[in-house]
Amino acid sequence: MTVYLDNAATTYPKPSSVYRAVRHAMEEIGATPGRGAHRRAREASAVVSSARRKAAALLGIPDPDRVIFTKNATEGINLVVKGWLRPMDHVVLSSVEHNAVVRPMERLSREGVRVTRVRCSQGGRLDLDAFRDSLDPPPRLVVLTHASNVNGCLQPVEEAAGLCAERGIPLLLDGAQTAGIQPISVNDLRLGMFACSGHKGLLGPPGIGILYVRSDLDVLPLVEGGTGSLSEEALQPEYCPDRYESGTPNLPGIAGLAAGIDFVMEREIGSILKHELALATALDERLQEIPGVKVFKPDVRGTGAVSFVVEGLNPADLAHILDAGFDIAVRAGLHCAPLAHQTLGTFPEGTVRVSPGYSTTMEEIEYFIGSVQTIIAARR
Ligand code: ALA
Repeated sequence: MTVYLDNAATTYPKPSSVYRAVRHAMEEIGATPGRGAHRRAREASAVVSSARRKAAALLGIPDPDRVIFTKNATEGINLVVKGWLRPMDHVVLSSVEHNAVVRPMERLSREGVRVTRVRCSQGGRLDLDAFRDSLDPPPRLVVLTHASNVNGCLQPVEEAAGLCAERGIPLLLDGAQTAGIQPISVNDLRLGMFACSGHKGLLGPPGIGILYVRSDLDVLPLVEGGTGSLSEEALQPEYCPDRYESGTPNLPGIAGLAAGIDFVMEREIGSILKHELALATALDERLQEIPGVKVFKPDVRGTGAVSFVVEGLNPADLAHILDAGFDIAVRAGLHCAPLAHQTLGTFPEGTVRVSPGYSTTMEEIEYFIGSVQTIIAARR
């Protein structure tokens, strides 16, 4: 049985209720939501409406109609930055952002958008003084990851969001690594936008994500087309979520996501976070006791993602040995976040990333540590 320690990429296994919900949507409902009046179409619409209410409740989104279903966090981020920024605008981001932010920004910068990357410490935490300075004069947008996908470093999001809100600057928070794990209230943080995937901490299937855009922000849609509403009009409806949701929705994905959110909400608040942090702390401590291992600890740990390297052993080779020899799944390399690795000082080789999830046990962590010790001992 694989010891799966790649939950920062996608959580596995999902709760059995998630598999059942996906199957139910495919086999028992089968119709398209919002596109017909027959019983199955109405059932499909009810699943989608209920999923919006659950997502809004979990994430502190004031109005369920502002919950926009996307393909993933990357699509949500692309929608916002391309629908909001114009040439000559100024945007501020941190030096640990994922390529989901860095790549669209790089393209926009070639079209005249000015991009400021605010430095983070070597542990990955935003320098708040430098951040405050970057907000004067106010940029048109700030984009900040809630926690690094490389080493789990949590950003000072309350402080950063407060500084943005005081100045009327919309903040797009990237919650890909934290939704379902860290407490998040879009409303309390006064966020302009929020994007996350459904297949990580929210325990849903891949191919579904959530985006929130505050009602006063006129963000253009990325895709236009059929919405099942105002079909007689040539232009896309202006209201949410139809403005941003064109084409047949991913009903199995939305149904599975709703079941994942139920699973998270049925647990005591903070219990998944506490479990993952306990496992990550054990990993941090046990790994750094092994001679030849260097752990890239975060300044403030926000998720279970732990990054390390072994002296003289390429991260990709170590991940391969763990997979082939010990049936342990981890991710090696740059984790689609070269900027974060530059900040941590691990570019270009990257690291081995171990990321326990809600169902990982301490025995699995012990097995992983023992396997790393065995691999290192065999090389002496
Ligand atoms: N962004 C995902 C990861 O960190 C895929 O692995």
